[in-house]
Amino acid sequence: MTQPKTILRALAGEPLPTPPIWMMRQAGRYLPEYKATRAEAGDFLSLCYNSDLATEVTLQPIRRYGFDAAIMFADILLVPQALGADLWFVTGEGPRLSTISDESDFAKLGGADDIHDTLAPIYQTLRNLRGALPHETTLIGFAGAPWTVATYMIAGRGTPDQGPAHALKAAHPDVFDALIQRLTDATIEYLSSQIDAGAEVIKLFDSWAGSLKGDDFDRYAIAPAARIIAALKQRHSDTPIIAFPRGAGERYAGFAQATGADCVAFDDAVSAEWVAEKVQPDGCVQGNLKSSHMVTGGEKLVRETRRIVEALRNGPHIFNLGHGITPDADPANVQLMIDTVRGA
Ligand code: 1CP
Repeated sequence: MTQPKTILRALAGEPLPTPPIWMMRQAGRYLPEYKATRAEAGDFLSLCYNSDLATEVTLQPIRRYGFDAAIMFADILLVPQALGADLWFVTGEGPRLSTISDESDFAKLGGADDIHDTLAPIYQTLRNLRGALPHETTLIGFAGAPWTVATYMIAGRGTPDQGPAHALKAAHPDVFDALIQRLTDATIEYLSSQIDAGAEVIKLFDSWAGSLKGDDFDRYAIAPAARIIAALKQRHSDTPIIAFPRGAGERYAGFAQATGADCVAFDDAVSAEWVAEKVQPDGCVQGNLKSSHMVTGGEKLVRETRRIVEALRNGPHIFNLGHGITPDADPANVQLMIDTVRGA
C-alpha cells in the first residue's frame, strides 16, 4: 500500500527526491504568535495543560510554514510531574523540580500506571490535532528518554554535565536503577496512550545521552530505549519511532539496530557525510543543521542546507536541525531553509 504522508514514507525507508522537513522546537519563542498565546495561557505549564491553547501553538508553525510534521506541544518534564515530583518554571531560567537523592525521595514517586490523570490534557491535545491538521501533515508525539528525564529529577534542574545524576548512579546504584526502571515503565504507558490518542510517530529525546560513556551508554541510553521501543512495537507495530541520543558521537553508528528505532536523529557534532556512511544504511536519519543558522541566515545557511540534503540524498532522510531552534532566531531564516530544501 502506498503511504501518502512523506514523513511516513521516509520513516519506512524510502529515499525521496525532496526530503520532508520539520524543526525541533518549531512552536516556540522565536514566533510572535507563540509569545501571544503563551501570554494568554499565563505561564508555560498552563499552556502545556490547556489542550485548546496547546493545539493552537502546535498549529502555528504549520500554518506559517507548511512543515511536513507537527510535534504536539508539551514538555518532557510532565512525566516527572505525573509521577508526583514538584515542577515549576522560572521565567528566563528554566525548569525546577523537587530533587531525588536517596531511597526515601524515590519512595514518594507514584507508579507507572498512575500518570494518566495528570497527562489526560496531553492526550486531548493529540485528539484535537488529528482533527485539525492538514491531511498531509504527520503528527508526532514524544517523551524524554529515561536517562535525560532522570538527570532533571535528580538535580532538580538542567545541569551542564549531569553531575548530580552521575553522582547518584555511583553512590546509590539501586536507587538510580529503580528510577530508570520506573521512568522506562511510565514512558511506555505514556507513549502508548499518545498513540491511542492519535500520534502517528513517536520521538524519544535523550538530550543528555552524550554524557554516558562506555558501558553506561549501553545500560542507560541503549537498554531503556530498546525496552520502550520493543513494548511499543508489540502494542502498536505500525507506529515508527525516532530516537535522538544527542551527543552520541560514534555511538550513533549501530544505535538503530541496537534499539529497534526506525530513525536516528543526530546533532551537529557529527557530519552528514559520516552519517550517510555509518548510520543511514540502517534506516532513516534526521537532523544536523546548526540551529545558529536560524539566527545568522544568509548564504551560509543556504550552503549548509544544500550540503546536508546532498550528503543524505541516496537514503531515507527527514530534514531537521541538530537541536532546537532558539528564541533569538529570525522567522525569515526558517522560510529560507524550507525554500532551500524544497527547491534544492
Ligand atoms: O518559555 C517558554 O515558552 C518555554 C520554552 C520551552 C518550550 C517551547 C520549554 C521549556 N519546553 C518547550 C516545548 C518543548 N519541549 C517541546 C515542544 C514541541 C516542539 O518541539 O515544538 C519539546 C519536544 C520539548 C522537549 C524538551 N524539553 C527537551 C528535549 C529536547 C531538547 O531540547 O533537548 C528538554 C531537555 C526539555 C526540558 C526543557 N523544557 C523547557 C526548557 C527551557 C528545557 C531545557 C532546560 C535545561 O536543560 O536547562
